Amino acid sequence: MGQPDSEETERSPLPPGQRQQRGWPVTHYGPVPKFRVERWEFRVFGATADGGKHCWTHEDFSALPYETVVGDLHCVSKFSMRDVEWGGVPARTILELAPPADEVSHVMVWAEYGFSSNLRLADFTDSRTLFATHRAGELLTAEHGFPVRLVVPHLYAWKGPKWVRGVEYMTADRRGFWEERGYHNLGDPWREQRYSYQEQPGDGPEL
Ligand SMILES: Nc1nc2c(c(=O)[nH]1)N[C@H]1C(S)=C(S)[C@@H](COP(=O)(O)O)O[C@H]1N2
Ligand SMILES: [Mo]
Repeated sequence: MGQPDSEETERSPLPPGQRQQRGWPVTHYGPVPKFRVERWEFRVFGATADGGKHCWTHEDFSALPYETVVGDLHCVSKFSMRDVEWGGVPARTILELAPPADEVSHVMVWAEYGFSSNLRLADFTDSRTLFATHRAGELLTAEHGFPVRLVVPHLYAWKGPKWVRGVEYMTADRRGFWEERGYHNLGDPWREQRYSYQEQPGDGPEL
């Protein structure tokens, strides 16, 4: 009878089909956008409680309350990184500062070049959903999403756009970029919701 051998045995399990990755690969579709501070704003629009838009300049956004969240990153291509420490603005803070109308059920998170991802309001309001500006105390690099990326640790990583520019409050679900292109509308890695052909009735809008 030996000792429990690796540190692996002491760590929480990974979702099915995932394997641990060393280092931090860069994964995204398209080019890395150039950040221009004078053109950048973070915009909340759609079905807001007051019917108006809410905008933050980069300076204003950077001054919002900062919190840290530790979570795993699970790419649908099967690599995972464990225990990543992110820092930034909780999605809940945005919801408090720019409240949604009562009928809002989903959000679309918009990024540079029209990239988007849809989330149920319940996933967006999760206490670990964060608009990350930092990783392990350091500002994000351009290829990892500077100045802001969304992190939703309990869903596959495509649900977290890099280079986020805003949030649209929606009163019905609509598919985002990857959700229209064959990926699952909900994306729960623990249920291995990878592809849209796995969707059950009610998981998402008709394709
Ligand atoms: N804007 C944008 N964000 C994106 C993507 C993308 O194609 N465009 N890909 C997602 C996917 S599939 C993954 S796995 C993570 C990867 O983040 P990383 O490159 O920082 O590891 O970013 C996500 N965010
Ligand atoms: Mo991914």
